Amino acid sequence: MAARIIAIALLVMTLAIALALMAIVFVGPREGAGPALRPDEQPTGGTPIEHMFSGNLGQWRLEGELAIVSTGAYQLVLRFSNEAGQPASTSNALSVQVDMVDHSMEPKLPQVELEEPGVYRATGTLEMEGRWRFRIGLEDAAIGVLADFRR
Ligand SMILES: [Cu+2]
Repeated sequence: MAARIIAIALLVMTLAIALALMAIVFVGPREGAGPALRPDEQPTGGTPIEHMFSGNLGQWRLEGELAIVSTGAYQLVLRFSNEAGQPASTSNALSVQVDMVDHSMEPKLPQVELEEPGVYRATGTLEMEGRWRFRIGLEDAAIGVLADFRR
């Protein structure tokens, strides 16, 4: 009996650790098919490198696209949908923080604009090459997205 309880406890802990790791997404340049940024969604200044990510934030499903051009200008498009798969706006609690993984710096807080129901956009500039972290927070849930920027 005790062995079974220990086994169940270990399984629950393993699942909890796996779920915690899933909240951090490392994005690389995307390959193959997938929802690309529309032309009007791309930052200006050359062909962007696009990153895609997805995850759950509270009750919402998030599909995200991050495009970075060689100047460091980036554009983050966040598409939220509800349990029924319909585009759904969140609340005003949506936030984006941008900082570098290995540098101590104040996180930048780009404006997040509602473009259309369920679709938000944030833009800004990465000043230096390296590994950047985008933290997308909604109420008490968050997704961390890591992206390497090279000119
Ligand atoms: Cu830096």
